[in-house]
Order: sequence, then structure tokens, then C-alpha cells
Amino acid sequence: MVKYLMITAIACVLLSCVEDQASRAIGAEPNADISDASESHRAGDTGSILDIDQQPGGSDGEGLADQESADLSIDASPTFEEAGVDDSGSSVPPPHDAEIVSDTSVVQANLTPGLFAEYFAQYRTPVLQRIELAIDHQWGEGQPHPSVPADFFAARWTGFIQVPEDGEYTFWVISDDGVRVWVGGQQIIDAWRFQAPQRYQSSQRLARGLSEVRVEYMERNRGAVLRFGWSSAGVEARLLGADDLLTNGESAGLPSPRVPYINPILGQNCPDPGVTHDAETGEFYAICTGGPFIIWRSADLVFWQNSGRVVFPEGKPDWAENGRRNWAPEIHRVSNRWVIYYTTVNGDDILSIGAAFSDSPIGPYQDLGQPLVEHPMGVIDAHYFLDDDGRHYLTYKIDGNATGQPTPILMRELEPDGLSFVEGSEAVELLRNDPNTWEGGVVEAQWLVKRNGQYYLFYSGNVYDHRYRTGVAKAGRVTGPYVKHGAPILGNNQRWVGPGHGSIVRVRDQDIFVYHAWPANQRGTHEQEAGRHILADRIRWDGDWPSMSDGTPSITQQPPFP
Ligand SMILES: [Ca+2]
Repeated sequence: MVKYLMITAIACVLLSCVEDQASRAIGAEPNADISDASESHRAGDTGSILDIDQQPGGSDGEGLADQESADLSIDASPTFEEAGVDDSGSSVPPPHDAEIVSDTSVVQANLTPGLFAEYFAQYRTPVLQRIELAIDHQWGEGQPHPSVPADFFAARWTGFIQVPEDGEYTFWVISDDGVRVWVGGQQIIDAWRFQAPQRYQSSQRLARGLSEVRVEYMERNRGAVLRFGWSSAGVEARLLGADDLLTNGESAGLPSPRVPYINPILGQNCPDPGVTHDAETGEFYAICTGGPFIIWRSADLVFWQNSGRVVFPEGKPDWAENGRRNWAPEIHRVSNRWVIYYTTVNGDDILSIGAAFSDSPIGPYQDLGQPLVEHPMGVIDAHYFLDDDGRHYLTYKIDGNATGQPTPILMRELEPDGLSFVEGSEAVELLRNDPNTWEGGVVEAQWLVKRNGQYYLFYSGNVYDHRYRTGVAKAGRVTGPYVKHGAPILGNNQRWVGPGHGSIVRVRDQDIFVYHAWPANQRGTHEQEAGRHILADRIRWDGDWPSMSDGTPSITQQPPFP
């Protein structure tokens, strides 16, 4: 954190050199570091920002909704100043309206021209804070600053507008992608969506003096534009600039803006995702079929990064055959540890279930040292379930379809450590495929939850290509009997096919189904080379059965997760 803040501060310093306006912008003593800063970066830093004669970027392909707006003359020359960020980050509370209205002159003494700008990488991580004298950004496909990525970032500007006289003012923005604006504590523009450049405006009666302003912005990818201006009977339409805007030079201390997401959440091959949420840290973890089981991590369930850790850095455990089949791992919090259940082949080359445990979700993992479940027909797709009476269970599928046999899904009670079965316990059959239905020769990839007093067993059926689907069955007791919903609850659409093999991730009171699906090709079958990407959709519990989106993977922007 400290290192990051230092980098940020230096970056701001570099910008502050550009227009030689440090004294103009910052009333407080300039930081000694400012004058010492190298100027070597400044041309690159500002080249795109100051290029104000460009038309707002058309890289999203649709151009401006209102071309007139691009012809507005611009008086304010945007410049950027060191924000004087302290080591504590953005913890300073915003000033109160009461202080401003009651004695404008006193407060103004502590204010400087411009707005306080904060940028968030991946909509979440603060990467840059600085004062900007105007919001006049035509970033195109470039980065706002070397510390800010070109795509998938958000920004917020806060401060005050100097209203010259009582009257009605029209505020306008041109934005690609989303924007929302508050003036005087009221939201006046709400265009919080991914979009090509659009112009929005809204009128507001304001009293002479200072009025609080907040602008929030989000960029997905491709072109990026944000310009913010106003007009009134006495103010010609123009950008809001240094004569209009004031800031106390401090962060508003608000959390990063939360933004919608669009599937996929991981646009690369990562089949059979086993996903979990660490309620203590708020982090999410995912592992997929294949290889040594790479452990992915995410702060928001939408942006994922390779943690750099794998479950099997040394290769397979000794009991396993050195085949390539490492399948369908799941990661679970089991009592006080993390346990990964996985499928591989035993010494007789028969699919078997193993387990490995760790004190940390990213390992290192210690293998149990022997198979946890074996079966002559092979056994795959282990899934752990903790019932609300404190009993632990493992469910798994007998891999009968490999030899034309049925595929019963069984369940057996585990000891609390999740690494052995309760003595005397027996496996109970929960579900079996019906070859005369959409399931064909397979049910598998089960995930069990208890909601509203009922047990719901999500599962996948049929061949794991474009024929794959997600179904659900329910029971009043954990051991069944389970009654099937019948039709799949998640099927194909023109963008995604074969949705299934998901995990249910519960965040606060929201269940989210995180699953894989193939990108569809033009024939409506799966795009083999693209692999199975990870998607996420909310589960609704508003009927007798759970449902998701329109019964197929969502393809439009979805609200942020809780
Ligand atoms: Ca864009």
C-alpha cells in the first residue's frame, strides 16, 4: 500500500509540472518533492489529455449521439495538479453543506480551482489521485495516465461548482462509457451503462454560491470519453473549468464505484469451475479442470487473476497414475481448513476422487495420500455439502456413461475434517439420469444447497459440448428422494451453448451460479477451440424452483454483485 501511494504521488507530481500552475492550483505549501520531480514523463502524460480539438472518440463505432455537442468551444485548458494525498489514503470526510452555505468566504479560503479526481483500476483499486481543472477527457483507446489502465477503470470527481447567480443551469456530459452526476446532493444524470459516446443533459435550479458536485465515470473498453459542461441564461454553453470548480484537495472518502458486468467473467478456457468465497477476506477463489489446478483469485467475482499458485506444484500425488486426467476440482472451507476435492486416475488408471487440504485457500496443499473415493466404474465430480445441522457430506457421480451404464449421483457423510467418511456410513443415491430426457446418458456436476427449508440439487446433463444443460432437483430431506424440475433451468442461446458444471457462490444473501459455457459458433454448436469460459448469473428464488436470467446465460450488462 505504501509503495503504491508513493508511486501515485510521483505520478501526480510529474503531471503537476506541465502547466507551471502549482501555485495557482494548490493553496497549501507545495510538497518539496514536487519541484524535484523529473519532467521526463510529462509529454507522454499529457499528450492525449490536452488534445482537445479531437472529436470525441468514435472507436466504439457508433459515433456521437449528438454531434452538435462536439462543436462546443472550450475555454478551459485542462491541467492537473498534485493533490497532496496523505499517507492514509482517502479517509478524509467530505465537507458539510452547512459549513459552505453558512460562510462561503471562510470555506473558499481553503479551496483551490478544479475537482479532486480519483481513478480506480478494474473499478476497484485506487491507482491515481490528482486535482483536475476540468473534466475534458478524450482518452480514445489510451490510458488516462501511466498508472491507470486503458480499459476497465472507474473515476470519480468531487468538489464544488461556483454558481454565479440564482437561476436554472443545464449540466451536460458526453460519455463513453457510463457516467452519473450529482449536483447539490441530487443525482441529475444517471447513465451508468456501457455505451458508445452519448450526450446527456439535465437542468437544475441553483442558488448563488457553492454547490457540491460529484461525477462518476466507468470505462469498459475501446474508446473512452468524458466531458462535463454547463450553460444557463447567463452562461454560454461550455466546459466547466478552473473558474467554475473548486476543491478542498481531499478525497471524498467514498468507496470505489460499483459497476455492471457482462459475461463472461473469465474469457478463456476454464472448464468445470469450482468457486468459493472466503467470507473473512472477501476474496473469491476458483479452480478448473486440467493441469496442476491453477488457483485463480478475484476481489469481486468479475475480474480474475492467476494467483501464481497451483494445487499440485510437484505433479500428481503418489497414488495417482500419471495420466492427463485431472478433473473438476472444488475448493471448500471445511471446518477450520480449506479442502480441495478433485478427480484423477488411480494406479489402475480408474477415475477416482482425491482430497488435499491447506490452511490457506491458495495453499500449499497437502494431499490426503490416498484416494478418498474409488469405484470399479470410475467416480468423478466430488462436491462437498455442509448441512445446517452441522453434518458434512460428500457427493459424487459414478462414471457409468463411459461404459453405457447409468450415472447415479451418490452422497455419503464425512467426518468434520472432510477427509474421511463417518464409520458405518453408507452411500445414498440422490439422482440418476433418465436417458429419455434432455439428460441423455449423463447427470453429473452436482451442487447442493438448502434454501427455504428445501434441498436443491443443481446438476448438469448430457454430453459436455453444446448438448450440455443445467437442471435442478429438490427434496425435503438431504438424503432425498429428489424430484426433478424436468426441463433444464439453463440452456443455450445464440451467444453461449452448453452451460453447466457450476458452483453456487453465496455473497451476503445473493446466490450466484458460476458456471462454464462454450462460445457458440454460427451453426449453434460449440466453438471447440475457444474452450469453456466462465460465466456468472444470479439465482432467483422467487418461485417453487430456482431460475436464472431468461433461462439462458445472460448476454447483456448485469447489476454489480453485492
Ligand atoms: Ca468505451
